[in-house]
Amino acid sequence: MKETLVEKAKTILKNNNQGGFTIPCEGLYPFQWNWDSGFIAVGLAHIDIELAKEELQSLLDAQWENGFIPHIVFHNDSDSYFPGPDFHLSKLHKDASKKYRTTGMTQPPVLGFVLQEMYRIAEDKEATLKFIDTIIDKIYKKHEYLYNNRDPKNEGLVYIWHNWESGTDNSPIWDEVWETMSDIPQYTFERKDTTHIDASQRPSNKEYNYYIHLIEVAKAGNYEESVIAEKSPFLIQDPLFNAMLLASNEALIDLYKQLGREERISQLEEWTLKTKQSLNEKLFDEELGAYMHYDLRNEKRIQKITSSSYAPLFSSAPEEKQLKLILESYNQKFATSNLYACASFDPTHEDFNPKKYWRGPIWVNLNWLIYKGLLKHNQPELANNIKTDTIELIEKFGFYEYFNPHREISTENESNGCGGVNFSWSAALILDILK
Ligand code: 9WN
Repeated sequence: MKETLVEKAKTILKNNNQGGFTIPCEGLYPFQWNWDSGFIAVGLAHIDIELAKEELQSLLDAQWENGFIPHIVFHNDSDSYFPGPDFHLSKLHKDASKKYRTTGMTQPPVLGFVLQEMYRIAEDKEATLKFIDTIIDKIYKKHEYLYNNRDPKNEGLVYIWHNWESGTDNSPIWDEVWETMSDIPQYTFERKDTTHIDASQRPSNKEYNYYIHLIEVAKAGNYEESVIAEKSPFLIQDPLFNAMLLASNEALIDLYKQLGREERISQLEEWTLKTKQSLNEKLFDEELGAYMHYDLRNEKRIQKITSSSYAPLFSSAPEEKQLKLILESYNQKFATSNLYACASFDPTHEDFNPKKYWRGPIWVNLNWLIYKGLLKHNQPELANNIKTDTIELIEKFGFYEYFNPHREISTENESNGCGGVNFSWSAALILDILK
């Protein structure tokens, strides 16, 4: 049984490999995506560490001169995705990659801890450490970019200016932000995602209009961070994004120590301390027992629980006090007997939708982060539940992009699998979970 899953996962990764990098899903996502490549590299490290190295190298090859690492790299042409390179126009920014067209936004900074995972998995530790030595500074530079440009109040919390930067595109969290953007133009565009996937499982056209508008605002300022900070109606401190930054800081400290390179450690420690403190003091909500999103533009916390609210478990952020409350809310709302773990949005909330993308379905990357996080914080039983649920979902329904969390779904013969199939990070992370 385990054998077949492993073989299937390997085949998916092989088929999605484009020579040097891996696409998330054929047709639906035909380019290289930032955090996808990070998760994919973890899986590839179990199969062939050289492929994992290539995956990261090809992403970093498109790093901008200022340290920025974009969310999509358009290595290749394809007309099966919207919006493509001609819409994003990364060349508007003076520091953009001259070699590849990219987007002008980024995604959760997972690469630091991905390096650490690769080192953990690698058989030849010495060779892997040598490889790490060649790219670790590039990842440090990205962290430096984020702290220097996206933390206007010097809180140790960086903002995102687009929902696509969160990785959780149509989360109900953003609904409140869209309500503040009532007077924006109506754009004309042709979506491609709904030609691949049932529209009921994807964001609405109205939501896409907001997504497009935010990019137009950024393009009007040539993707200059200071202009975006001033003009964008969407400026959010996201707990997932900041938790990934924190976990990656911690991983970089550990790796720099192993490399015997001291010069960047004190800066990383300073950032780490500040981010950890602000996550707990500013983003943690004691009543809800979870980390919240903070709307910097409108100065308010968004009081809703998503799977991103539990992502700080993956880092050292939660202290005893937070952990206790997190476990209470998680057990009460997300880990109930009628649901597979872990829904992407609060199943007890009226906005919960079990089949619609980031408004309820389970995602394997978030499950992996929470699974590892629960282990880190000494919760083996809960961790094991999320592990067995993830395996069962993939085994029963296939390597989908996301899954309906209901154990018993109403219509017979209906699959829990939703969105794209043969999805790369579902394959990559199951390889790690099964080890
Ligand atoms: C926009 C590639 C990406 C993931 C995101 C996921 C989805 C893209 C889209 O696919 O977003 O980046 O067009 O819907 O939400 O997390 O990285 O798999």
